[in-house]
Amino acid sequence: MNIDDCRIIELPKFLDVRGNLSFAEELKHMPFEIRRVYWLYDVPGGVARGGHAEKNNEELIIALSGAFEIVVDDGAKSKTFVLNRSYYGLYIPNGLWREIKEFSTNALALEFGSISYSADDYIRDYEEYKVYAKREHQSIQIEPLAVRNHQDIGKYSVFDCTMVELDRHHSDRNGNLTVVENGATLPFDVKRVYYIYDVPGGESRGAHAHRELEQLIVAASGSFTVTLDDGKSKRSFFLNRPYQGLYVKPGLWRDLVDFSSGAVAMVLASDVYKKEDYIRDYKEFLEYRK
Ligand code: T46
Repeated sequence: MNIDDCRIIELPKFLDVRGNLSFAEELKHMPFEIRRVYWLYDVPGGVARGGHAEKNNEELIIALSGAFEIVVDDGAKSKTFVLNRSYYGLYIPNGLWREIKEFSTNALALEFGSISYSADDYIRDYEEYKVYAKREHQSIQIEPLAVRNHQDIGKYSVFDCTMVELDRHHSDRNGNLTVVENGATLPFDVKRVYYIYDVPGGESRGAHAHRELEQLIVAASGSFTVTLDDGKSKRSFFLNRPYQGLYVKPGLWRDLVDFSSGAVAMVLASDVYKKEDYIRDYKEFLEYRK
């Protein structure tokens, strides 16, 4: 717990005619393994979120769209950070008090957590926090992630892919929060999150398959259509809700089209970026599917 370890981390940004893509991988763009990914949206103007400390949870927070302010406090001093670009993240070590405020219209905050949700990890009373902050404390040992193996990856069809309804924690007072927790929500553990934004009208993304990667694709903001192709059948899914995701099995061709303005396609992925996992040639894909 050291407020001076709070820092802005610059994330990769790939800009081309089809828009921008950025990503954050565990242990590379954040100094911890991902246990939880959650996002805040529909936050009414003028309200704040947070207002607590998390004793053991480390976080990386990104403004996927819009802007907001984060005030971090160690009981003695505080620091304020403004996030307004999706290629910057704020790393917050465990044990610090934090408040997120000044949400702009359409603000979307993406957060990564280093431990599973536990109500016991929170201190919600500032006076209690000040007492806690005075004491010396040590980080807990984070249990290792469950190891998954990919040996059973077969050739999936588009009918193995489904829309998943995610938790939506709604509050009339301060908006919505959706969370994905490793080992609990999806059939894979999230190791990387990437997001596509600023897509010019009429442009499309994708046009490739992954050999092993599993994904959950979410319209974190706006809408777009994903078409999946297994070489025999195609299926299209319209995505327009931040609390629903399309679970995509490995080995399928995908195209993302019809992006609305302001759309953010957020993808939770089962592995770090591996160039060799891509099949970008459709003929080669059809051969691979035989
Ligand atoms: C997918 C669709 C939905 C990285 O260096 N790291 C990453 O994690 C990713 C995702 C991309 N990149 C680089 C590779 C390229 O130089 O970013 C550049 C643009 O990537 P790509 O042309 O693959 O972007 P899309 O939108 O066609 O595809 C992406 C994902 O790559 C893919 O996994 O399923 O979004």
